[in-house]
Amino acid sequence: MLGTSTPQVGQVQAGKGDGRTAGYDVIIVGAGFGGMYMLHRLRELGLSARILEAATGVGGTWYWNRYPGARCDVESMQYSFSFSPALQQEWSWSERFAAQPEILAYANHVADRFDLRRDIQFETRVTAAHYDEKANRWQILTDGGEQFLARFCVMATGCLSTAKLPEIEGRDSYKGATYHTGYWPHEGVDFTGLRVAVIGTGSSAIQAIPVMAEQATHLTVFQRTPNYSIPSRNGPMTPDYEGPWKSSYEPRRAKARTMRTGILYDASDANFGINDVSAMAVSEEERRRVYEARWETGGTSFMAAFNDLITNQASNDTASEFVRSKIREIVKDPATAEILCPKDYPIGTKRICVDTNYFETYNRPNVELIDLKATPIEAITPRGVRTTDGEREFDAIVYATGFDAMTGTLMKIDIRGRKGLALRDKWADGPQTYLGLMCAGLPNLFMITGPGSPSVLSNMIVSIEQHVDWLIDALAHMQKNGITTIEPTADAEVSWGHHVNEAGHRTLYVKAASWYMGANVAGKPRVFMPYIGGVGVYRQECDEVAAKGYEGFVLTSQARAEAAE
Ligand code: NA7
Repeated sequence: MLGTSTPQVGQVQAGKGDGRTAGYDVIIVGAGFGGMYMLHRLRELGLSARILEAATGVGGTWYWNRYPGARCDVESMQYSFSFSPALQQEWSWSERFAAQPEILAYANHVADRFDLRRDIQFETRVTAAHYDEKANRWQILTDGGEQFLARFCVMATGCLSTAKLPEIEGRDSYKGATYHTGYWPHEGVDFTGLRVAVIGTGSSAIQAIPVMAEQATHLTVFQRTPNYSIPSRNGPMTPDYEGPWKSSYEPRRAKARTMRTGILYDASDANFGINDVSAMAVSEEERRRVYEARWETGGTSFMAAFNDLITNQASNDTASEFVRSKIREIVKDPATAEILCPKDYPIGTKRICVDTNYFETYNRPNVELIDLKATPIEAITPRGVRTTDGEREFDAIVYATGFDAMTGTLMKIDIRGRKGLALRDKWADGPQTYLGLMCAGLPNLFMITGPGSPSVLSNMIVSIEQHVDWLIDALAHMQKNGITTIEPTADAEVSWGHHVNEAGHRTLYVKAASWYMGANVAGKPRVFMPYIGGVGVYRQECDEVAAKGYEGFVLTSQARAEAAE
C-alpha cells in the first residue's frame, strides 16, 4: 500500500501493492492510439504509468470495429503517428485508405516497437474513478475488483466507444443471430446463404453494406435517414504517392497540424486542397466543374471544395444537390434513388460518409431498401423485423446503429471529483470542459480528445498527439515547479463552453439531428459537443493558455494546499 503523505509528481513508484491495490503516478484508461501515445510520452518524464484496457488487445476503435469493409476515412499516410520519424519511415501502408485489419496491425506494431505492453493491463474495465481530496489521489476501480491509486488519471477512452443498440420493441425476442458493427466478432461472420437485415445507414453501414451484399443471399437495408456519401477512390498505395510523403513528412505533418481538420487534402497543391472561395462566388458551371473534380478525387476533401460549405446554407445547397444528382445517376431505380437522397439536413452536418460502391450496391438484385420514414419499424419479432407494412424474416440482423458518442463512455464510469461531484451530474445538461481537456471540480483528471476539443471533427491522430503533447508539457511544468494539482476554474470552463457553443452555432452543423449534437440518444442533451474552431486555431489557443502560465487553471503545490487546510 502507498504511504499517506502525498508525493510529488514523479515520486510514486509503480507499486507492487498488496495484489489488489497498486499505486502509480498516472493511470491511463484505454489502449487506443491516445492511451498508447500518452504512455510512451509519460515514460520520457520518468513517471510510472499503467494503462487499463477492457479489450484483450490494443487499438481502441480499431480493435472493436471489425465489421466487413471497415476502414478509415482519413488517408493512411496521414492517419498515423508523426511523433517518431523512424516509425513513419519504416511502416508501409498497402492502400490509400487502410482497412481495419491493417490499422490494427499498425497499432500492434506501435505497441511492440515502443515496448508498451509491459505497462498495459488488458481485460480490465474501469468502473469508477474517485478523487480523494485529502490525499490528492485518484482511486480507480475495475470490474475485477482491483483498486489503483494514482496522482493523475487520463481518460483515453475514445469518442465512439460505447456502441448503441436501438430501443426497438421486441429486440431481445429475435431468435436469429444479431451483431453490432461496433462489437464485431473477432472470427468474422460469413453471411453466405443468409437473409440479412441491416438497421442503420451511417458510416459503418455504408462501408459494410457493399461487402455484405456480395455474400448474403438477400440483404435488406432499413434506412431511417439517408446519408451523403462520397466515393473513396481507394486503391493500392503506389510508390509515386508514398514517396513524396515519406521524403517530406516533416513539413507536411507540420502543415497538417495548422489545418482546420488536421488533414492536407492535396499535399501537392499550394493550398493543400482547400479551395478558398465561396461556392456562391463562382458560376454554376464552375461549381459543377469543381464538384465533379472532387467527386473524382474522392474522400472527405469534397467538403473543402469551397470555403463556406459548412457556414452558408446557399453554398451548402449546391453541394447537397450535386451529391443528390450523383445518387440519381448511379441508382437505376428512381424510387430507390429518391429514398437514398438526403433532403432534410445540409451536407456535412452529419458526418460525411466515404464509400466504395455504396450507391451502386442498390442496383444488385439481392439488395432491398426499406424507407423507415414511410414504413417505420414497429417491432423486432422472433423471426425478423416488422414494419408498418408487414413482417420480414431474416437469418441475421446487423445493427449499424452507432454510438453514444463523445460522452457515453465517460458517463458509464462512475467519476467523482471534489466533494463527491459526479461527472454524470455535472454533465446532465451536456458536457462542460475547459479546452476539452479537463473539468472544474475534477483535479488531475485529463481527457484525450474530450468534448469541447476538435476531436471527431479532425484527424483523430493529429488531435491525439496535440492533446498528449500539451499534457506532457503541463506535467513537466508541474514536476519542475513542485506543483501537485491542476484544475480549471469554473469561470474558464464556462467561457470555453460559450466559445465552443458559439463556434458551433456559426455553422450549419446545429441544423442536423446528429450524434455530434447528442441527437441519436434518447434523452441526451442537444449540445454541439466538438469544438469546430479548427485544429490549428485550437492548438494556438491551448499553447497561449500554457504560455500565460496555464491561464484558466489553478495550479497548487502540496505545501500551499496543506497550509490552506
Ligand atoms: P451513425 O453514424 O450514428 O449511424 C447510425 C445509423 O443507425 C443511422 O443511420 C441512424 O439513423 C440509424 N439508427 C439508429 N437508431 C435507429 C433505429 N432505432 N431505427 C433505425 N435506424 C436507426 O453510426 P456509425 O457507426 O455508422 O458511424 C459512427 C461514426 O464512426 C462515423 O461517423 C465515423 O466517424 C466513424 P438516424 O440517422 O439516427 O436516423
